[in-house]
Amino acid sequence: MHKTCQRGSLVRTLGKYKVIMQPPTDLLSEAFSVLDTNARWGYTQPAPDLYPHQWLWDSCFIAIGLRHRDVFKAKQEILSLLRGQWHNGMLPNIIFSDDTKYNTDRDLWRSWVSPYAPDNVATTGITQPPVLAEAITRVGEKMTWSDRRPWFELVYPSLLKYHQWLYHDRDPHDEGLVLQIHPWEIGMDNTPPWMSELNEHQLSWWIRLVKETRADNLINLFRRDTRTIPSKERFATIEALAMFDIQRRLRRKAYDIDRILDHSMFAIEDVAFNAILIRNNELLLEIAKSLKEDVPNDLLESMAKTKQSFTQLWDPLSNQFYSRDFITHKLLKTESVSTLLALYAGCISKDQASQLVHLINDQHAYGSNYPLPSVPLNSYWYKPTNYWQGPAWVNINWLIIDGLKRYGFNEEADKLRSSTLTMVSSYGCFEYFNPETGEGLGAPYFSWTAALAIDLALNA
Ligand code: 2M8
Repeated sequence: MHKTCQRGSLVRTLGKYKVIMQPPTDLLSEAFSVLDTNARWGYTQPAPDLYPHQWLWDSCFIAIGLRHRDVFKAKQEILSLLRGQWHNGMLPNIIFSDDTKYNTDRDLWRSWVSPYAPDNVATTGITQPPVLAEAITRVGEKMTWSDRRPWFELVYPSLLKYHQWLYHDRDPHDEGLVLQIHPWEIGMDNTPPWMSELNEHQLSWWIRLVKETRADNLINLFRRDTRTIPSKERFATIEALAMFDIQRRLRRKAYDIDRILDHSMFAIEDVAFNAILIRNNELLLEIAKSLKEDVPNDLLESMAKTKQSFTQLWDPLSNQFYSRDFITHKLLKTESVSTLLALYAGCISKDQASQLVHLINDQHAYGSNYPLPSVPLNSYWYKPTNYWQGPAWVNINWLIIDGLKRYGFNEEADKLRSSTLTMVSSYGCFEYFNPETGEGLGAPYFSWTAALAIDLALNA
């Protein structure tokens, strides 16, 4: 395993890592070596130490990078994800490593309390943005039809079951928009719209007490993540406690969505999650078509409804999309980069797409030196080094580049592609980047940064 991350002329200490920052000589060989180093039996860890398990959307992005060198490994990465599929079709956001040193992580979630959990595999009880169809398709692009067909045949039943679960469990009122029950489900853990909802309505009495007595400073000393990553780059302890509290409540209901919603627990129809679902529905349909498979009618109807209902997330006053509360349908008007993911969905009007491009170019919004900040620069929440509250992320850029291209905004797509590659080549495969200086932040040797940089470099 790497002990130092060689970048620039600065030396940065991240826990036990000493990070020497020097420009890389060769982005591709560096990025592939990150993926090699993080490879475990059948899957790739998102980052050594900090993220030792297999994560859902991480592995999808990793497969997209791996396909450029080794299609077999890219397929393995996806197949390894499918071993975690629940009997009801859910794909969990984390499949826990078998290593006994992670017993606490497995015990915290206790997926086995649900009758739907897979046998002999410990997972969480929640999901993550559905980019699976994208990964399956991109890996398939590297094969001839005679290899692609058996690949699609192998994975299509699980993909179909997953999308059916998304509608069956997560669209209980048949509205077209699917709901999420934990910030981890949207992959942008401490993103402002979710955190502001948590702060306003969902903090338990004991978390409020911790907040008021400032006991979070003490609890911070016991955090595993801040031993290796500076705490100003991670989520706040109060946010971590709030996430833990939601998880505990979900576990008490055995991750059963009816029981969870009966108690009117926290539920949001997230704009980024639904945008990603819309695009991946299209890709699922393309896979089905190539296999001459009939997609069940009720699923087709739900998919069509998602595209229609997505328009309800548009706010004509601010010309952007927002997530909404599942119960009240109130738009959660706290700004974040999620609005731009509507470009990836591909179902918005050309005019709405132009409004979003306007935000991308606006120097006070998302037009930073090293875009795209995860929160606009003029937001009250914006902090350039704090996790999902300011830094630029390569996976988000990748999705938005893809959307920009499909809307014909090629110049903007090229610009974003080249600034993303500049950040990675200047600082290395960090987890996220300061959108003002381009400096790498969070975990070094981060797998999806490596994988998607490979894809952006090779797939112009
Ligand atoms: C982060 O999330 C995990 C929990 O799932 C964490 O904070 O520990 C997020 O950035 C998420 O999007 C990502 O999949 C995961 C692993 O890279 O880390």
